[in-house]
Amino acid sequence: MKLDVLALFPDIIAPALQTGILKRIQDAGGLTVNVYNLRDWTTDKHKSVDDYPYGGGAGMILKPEPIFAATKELNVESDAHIVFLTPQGIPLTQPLVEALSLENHLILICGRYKGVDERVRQKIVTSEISIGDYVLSGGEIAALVIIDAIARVLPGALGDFESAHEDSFSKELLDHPHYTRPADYEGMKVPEVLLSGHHDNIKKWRHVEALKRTAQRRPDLLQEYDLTDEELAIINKVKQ
Ligand code: J9T
Repeated sequence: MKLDVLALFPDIIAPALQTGILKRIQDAGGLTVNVYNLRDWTTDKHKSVDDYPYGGGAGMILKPEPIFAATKELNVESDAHIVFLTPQGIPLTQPLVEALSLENHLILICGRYKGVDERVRQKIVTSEISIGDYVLSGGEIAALVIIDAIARVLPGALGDFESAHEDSFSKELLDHPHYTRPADYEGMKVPEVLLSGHHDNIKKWRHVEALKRTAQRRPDLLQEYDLTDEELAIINKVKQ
């Protein structure tokens, strides 16, 4: 996958691409990320990327010209999926991450607080995406969140590719608790079943714990989930 980012502060994003899974997947050739400064496509002597809003009001608006020029240059094949990061976008979820990970070419446009000239939305942007119901000072960190979430589901990103699909949200349940050694830490013991080596029982225990955790913390996720009578009974017990 080719991923281009248009940012006003590329330095927020670039160093994070040089570490961990993000670096590994790029080195392995599964992902090419280029981070560009939108200012490089300005033509005036002040290199202005924003301007006052028509009609008045506080805050500055990203000008259309640099974004039109940059996306024209980066999207020569006209096949890119162009994402604008904004709190007004559709919420980022794991299924959306997985859909985006199938694209050949993504261009992420990072905005500022007050937003962008509406003509960019109308003519250039394929999807507007929000990473949650809060406002950031700029879209750079949101872009980084999307890049990280995509990179880890690309083939070859995790040593064990299967594990990405066993995680929270891929099954629409939160994850079960995890333990590692020691089996007894200052009197706090690891549940016996996990030490038993009985794989069926371990699997059942994990599923019950995942259900309980989801019912306690994110009952909204269970509405999408087809529950068996047995699972319903577990959840009702949690509610009591
Ligand atoms: C300026 O961009 C944002 O504030 C932003 C972008 C994406 N998602 C958000 N929740 C906020």
